[in-house]
Amino acid sequence: MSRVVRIHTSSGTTGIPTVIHHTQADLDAWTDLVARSITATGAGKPDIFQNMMTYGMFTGGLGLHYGAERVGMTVIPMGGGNTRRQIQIMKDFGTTVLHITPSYMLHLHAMLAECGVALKDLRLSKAYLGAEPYSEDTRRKIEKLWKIDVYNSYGLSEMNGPGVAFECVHKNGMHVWEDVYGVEVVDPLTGQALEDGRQGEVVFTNLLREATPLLRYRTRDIAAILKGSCPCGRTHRRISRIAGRTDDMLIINGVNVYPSQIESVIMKIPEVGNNYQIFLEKNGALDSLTVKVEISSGMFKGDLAQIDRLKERIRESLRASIIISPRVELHEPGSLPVFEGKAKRVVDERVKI
Ligand code: DLL
Repeated sequence: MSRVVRIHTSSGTTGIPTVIHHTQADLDAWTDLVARSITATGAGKPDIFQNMMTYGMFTGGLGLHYGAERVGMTVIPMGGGNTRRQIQIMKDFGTTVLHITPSYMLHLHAMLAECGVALKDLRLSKAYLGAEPYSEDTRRKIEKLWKIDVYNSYGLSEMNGPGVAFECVHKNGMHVWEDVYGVEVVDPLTGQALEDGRQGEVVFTNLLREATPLLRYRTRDIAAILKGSCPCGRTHRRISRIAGRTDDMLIINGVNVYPSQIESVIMKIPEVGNNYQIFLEKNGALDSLTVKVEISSGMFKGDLAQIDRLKERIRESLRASIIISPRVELHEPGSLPVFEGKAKRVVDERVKI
């Protein structure tokens, strides 16, 4: 521990945070790879970089921050949220490169007009989008709306964070920095390695880490190693866009949430009955989460104020656990769908990739 200079956590695969320790050498190596990723997109010293990813335990903020500084970009460490201020800053400082989640990038566009800002007032030319899945269609839509180049950025806290795989100017898959991250794609059921071009679970080994070394770490992310070479001349193989996950982790506006976390929160509340449902849909560009909960029989006395208080209590307990604030709906006992086999608790009506 005396050589550990920083700690990050991820939400882990079970909903319990995974702690990642970094020595100074670990941080330096990570920073180099992020700097390399940025350089691959053609950005550099003249760029003004607005980092809209959350700073803190989440690796998206600090990871890109140090990499961008190493390249010599001018960094604006905004962090997430406060959309109006973000837009004002983009305009005032002439931001040329953004780092942001795809869903927030769409939301940001919807807010431009409300802020009285037009594209011609901005100098934006690139955005690095990642931390959550998005489709090729979403990339194209964002590029068209903003008239910019969008680069896909992939990483996970267990492998430092962002800067594991990144697109170059050709935007045809993400180069995995294989001199540091050994990559394999395996059959998620048997663990057998699959040949290039076949989709499976991505497995990484970080070859440089001093603290928290992980060998053949199974990401649960589904992608393929792409065949053929890239016109940019880099020999690091590329992986496809992430097609999904082998587990049931939900990514809601970039925040990783497990259905089991929601269940454990609501089941601690005595007024909550046995059944519940997690409902996800798109609200404009953003994801919206509704948790439908049956109240336990005998609890409902027809008192509306009591119902409102209960809703608020459930919402607040969920927010404290999963960071995002869901809409809560209370239902009569026995009114939510019941399944004889495995329960289908999650209804995800967001566009599938
Ligand atoms: O999301 C690191 C990161 C930050 C990547 C900023 C890119 C930009 P975690 O919070 O540990 O780390 O979540 C990792 O997010 O296993 C994927 O399931 C998902 N993910 C990350 N990038 C992408 C992407 C960061 N470009 C988990 N496309 C990963 C699809 C992504 N999914």
